[in-house]
Amino acid sequence: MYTKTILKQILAVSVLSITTIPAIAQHYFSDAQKSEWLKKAQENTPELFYTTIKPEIQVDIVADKQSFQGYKAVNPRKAEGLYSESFKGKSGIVLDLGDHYTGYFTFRVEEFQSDSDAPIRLKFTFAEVPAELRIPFDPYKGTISRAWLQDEVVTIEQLPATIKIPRRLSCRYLQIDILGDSQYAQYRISDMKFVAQTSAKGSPAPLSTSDKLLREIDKVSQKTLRECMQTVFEDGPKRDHRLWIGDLYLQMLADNYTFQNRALAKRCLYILAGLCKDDGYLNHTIFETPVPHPQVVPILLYEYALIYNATLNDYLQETHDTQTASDLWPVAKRQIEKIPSLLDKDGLFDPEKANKQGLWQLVDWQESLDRQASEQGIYIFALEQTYQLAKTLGKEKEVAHVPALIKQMKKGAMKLYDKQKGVFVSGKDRQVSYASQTWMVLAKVVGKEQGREILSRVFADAKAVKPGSPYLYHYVIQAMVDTGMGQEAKKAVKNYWGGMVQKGADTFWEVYDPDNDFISPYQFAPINSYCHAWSCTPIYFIRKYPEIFQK
Ligand code: RAM
Repeated sequence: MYTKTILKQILAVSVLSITTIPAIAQHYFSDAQKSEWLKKAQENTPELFYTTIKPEIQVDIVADKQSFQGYKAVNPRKAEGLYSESFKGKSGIVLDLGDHYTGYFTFRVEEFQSDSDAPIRLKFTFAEVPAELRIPFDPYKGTISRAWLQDEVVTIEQLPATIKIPRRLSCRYLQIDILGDSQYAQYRISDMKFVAQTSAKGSPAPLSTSDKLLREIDKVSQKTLRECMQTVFEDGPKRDHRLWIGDLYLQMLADNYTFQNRALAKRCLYILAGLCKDDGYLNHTIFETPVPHPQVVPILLYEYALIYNATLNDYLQETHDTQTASDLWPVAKRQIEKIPSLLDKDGLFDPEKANKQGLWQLVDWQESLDRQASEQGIYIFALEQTYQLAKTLGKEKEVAHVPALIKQMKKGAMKLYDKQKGVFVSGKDRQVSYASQTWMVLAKVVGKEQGREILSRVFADAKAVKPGSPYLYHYVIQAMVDTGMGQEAKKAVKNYWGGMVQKGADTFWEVYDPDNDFISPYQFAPINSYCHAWSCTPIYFIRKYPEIFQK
């Protein structure tokens, strides 16, 4: 999914590549090798498990200033006569599935006491959160496709009819509006079902904490991960239905402590490798259908390619599956090769060089964030992870230059340390942010003690740039845990993810700013994904560190 700024970047890079003479393509990995990886991905396609939900509960969506985005669902009751009476007077009815689900919706319409002499046109709107049913979609103001919004119009010519909405849906609420029918005819919806699907199986062991909010956060995290687990670890079942490396890493961390679907993890690692670019670097996102293929854009989200190495390393440490890790090691080795070309003479990340190479710097969905310090930290973190992977596989000789590179980059990073302020600054304007401190801590540029100090300073600085998404928030929490700020980390999880729970979240969201319910990377909140992979990690923290989170 790309914002306006990123699209501009893509355009600029495309123009550049059209005007330069293309070099003769040399494929870093052979086609045979890539097919072999894709074959392994295919062999690890997981089984999907299905649950059928029959909508029976009716609710009202009412305006309420205190509720998330100004609306809430109230008055749950059995929808009397829903399936047995004529549907005629029921336009606008809202049904509640009782929880968030991902799957397919089918309904049946039949004649009721009279013959229909005209087609019937129904509109179904599926919503993850109540406001999606009340904020008008049109005129559409979002910067990504309007078609992601889940309103579907169906025209029924012949009765009886059983109809399946072709697209996969992700929702809790469903509104049905009658857009047209004959004034003489009566008809009834005699059946409806939502067949939910996931590749997650079983449930993790119960928690030992009696903290109600943490238990609730754990439940919602689990649900979020479950919904995002399809035939790949998807980023969001409403949007964008695809595999992104950054999301994958966090999902796999969470999955280690929940469903442990190793085949799914393996499939994702292989599919990404099999779809790498001709130069061997990984595409940051890929689609599975109709056949696995990458989203081809002339920009590279290089930090995601690097995070692949952390993902593969984590997979190996968790599963001890050396065969898969050795198989994919050449991919990991390739990913770090670009790093030196992006540094200045002191080993510091140079954003200009990154721009020239068409690299997209993300770190977080936060427009105002300066990313230099964060990228520096991410690169060092990835190098450390790659080296650990190499050591575990006995391949450290192949990356013998890495320790020296890490040392040089850590030294370079200290150029961004502002002694007076006692924090890392980023970019020409010397910006102070949560992101910069977090990534410098995770890169171990500073030790535990100093890490704790810089984090505490940034948390106390009201002007510091805060995270805009749970993706960055995950890393903030990890940095807190790593520097011995366990209790503060627990509090932060309860505030941030607990804030979503208190605002009614059934699943955790793509973006969340406690002070702005309408934050959207796409300029329109209803298009946001409200069940988003990178938001599922509280379950990982709660279960990986029980001494902090369950006591
Ligand atoms: C969001 C996607 C995905 C993420 C990218 C960078 O739009 O949904 O989660 O990895 O941004």
